[in-house]
Amino acid sequence: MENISIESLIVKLHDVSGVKFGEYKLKSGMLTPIYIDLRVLVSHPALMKQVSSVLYQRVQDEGLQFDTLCGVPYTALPLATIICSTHELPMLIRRKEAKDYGTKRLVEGSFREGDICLIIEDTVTTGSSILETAEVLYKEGLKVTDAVVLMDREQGAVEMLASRGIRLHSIISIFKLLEVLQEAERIDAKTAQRVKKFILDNNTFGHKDDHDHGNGVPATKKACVEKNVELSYADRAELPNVHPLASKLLKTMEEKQSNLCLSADVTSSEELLRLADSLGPTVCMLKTHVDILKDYTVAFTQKLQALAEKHNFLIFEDRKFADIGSTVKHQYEGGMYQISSWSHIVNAHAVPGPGVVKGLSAVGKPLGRGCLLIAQMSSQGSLATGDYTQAVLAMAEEQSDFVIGFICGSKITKKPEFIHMTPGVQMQAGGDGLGQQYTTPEEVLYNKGSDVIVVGRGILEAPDRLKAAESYRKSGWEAYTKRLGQSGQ
Ligand code: S5P
Repeated sequence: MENISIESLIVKLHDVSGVKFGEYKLKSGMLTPIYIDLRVLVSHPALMKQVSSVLYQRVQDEGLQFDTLCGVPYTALPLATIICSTHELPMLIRRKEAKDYGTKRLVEGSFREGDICLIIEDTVTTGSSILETAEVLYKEGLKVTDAVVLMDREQGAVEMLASRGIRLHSIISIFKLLEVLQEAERIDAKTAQRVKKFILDNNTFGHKDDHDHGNGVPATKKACVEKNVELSYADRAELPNVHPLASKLLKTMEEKQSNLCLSADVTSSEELLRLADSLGPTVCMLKTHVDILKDYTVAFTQKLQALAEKHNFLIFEDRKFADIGSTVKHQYEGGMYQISSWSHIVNAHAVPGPGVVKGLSAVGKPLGRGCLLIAQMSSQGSLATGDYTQAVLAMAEEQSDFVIGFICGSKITKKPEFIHMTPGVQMQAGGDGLGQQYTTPEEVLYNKGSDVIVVGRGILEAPDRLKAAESYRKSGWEAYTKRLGQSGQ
């Protein structure tokens, strides 16, 4: 089979006006700067074949198990037909029109009670059209566990469907689409930015009672966005798309009632181990800068790992990788520190481009490790702002099988699978004279919507470190529970 690149597919979809930019009115009356309508595909048979082929490729890559397949009417119906005809798979047709006489069935084709039906869709916004089809299938006794979609507008579909037990696998994210079209000079940076802002402002995730899917545009959407109901750490830990390490962290946070990461910036390994043992019970994570230790030994990392087990916290080596993929692979795996062998989490700058994550992932993914991308920095004059932060977000979404979240000052995505970690935290706002800027736990967790506070000197320079750590833990937890309470949990 011809190998189709997603990039060339995106450009072709733009060529045939499947994706348009301007000002369009949605059924809800809301204006959107991007319009995606893949109904035109039927007039472009070669492209239609390619789309069907990438959809099926994804089905295979994910190893999805199903007995039959159904396209959401109408646009995905011919796509499902091509897939089923090419690969000789049984298909079902869901009728969209209301039955006009008694014998007409809502689902055509043969199946048995309990059969699993895979849903195919062309574009999702909130996920309601997939859910609507799934509900018709459920009524006939079918099961739906997965759906594959070509284009995800990233306005809450993954999360909404996950909350209803359906895993959504999307091929083209809207951020990828914008990146490719900008690269191909089909749109300018301003347009890309306008669309990104629209998408981020209109993510509908979080509303558990959004049952209106009559026309694909939930009537409650606006109210839900305003309400901005959000999930607890425990709920997020259970999401089907969450990375196992992020899930472990979220569970630990809930169990220990701690969203505190200690930045253990001390220079003696013995002192670090003492800190890990005494403060371990209050933290969900311990962050190291292994290269500031004056007496590093392999035995130190073994003891640290034992303490992480004992007190149930994750180890995060704050190495801030920032080189080409091939180099960071060696830096992560080898050298004297062999970071990948003992640190659950590392972080990286996005400056080199996606290769840095690919390099790290080649080493860390098989070990079950995870990576945080630095999307913003706490230091004065940081260049990681605006478009850069958005590009980091897109990079994370592209490699979410290894990137579990961000170092950032505030919540940068509503996707609940990603962890937001914020350094530059002290009880009193201020700075350190070397550019560090401090914000309070309350501000970071309640107002800025971050998940984890990273505290170093606020604890390390306190007269009683344990007492200080406990008070950061407590104030972090209170700010988080206040935020949840506010959002109606
Ligand atoms: O933007 C950042 C990113 C990081 S990881 N700002 C930061 O301060 N950090 C790290 O967090 C920094 O390297 C240090 O280890 C810790 C903050 O320490 P504190 O003593 O200022 O709380």
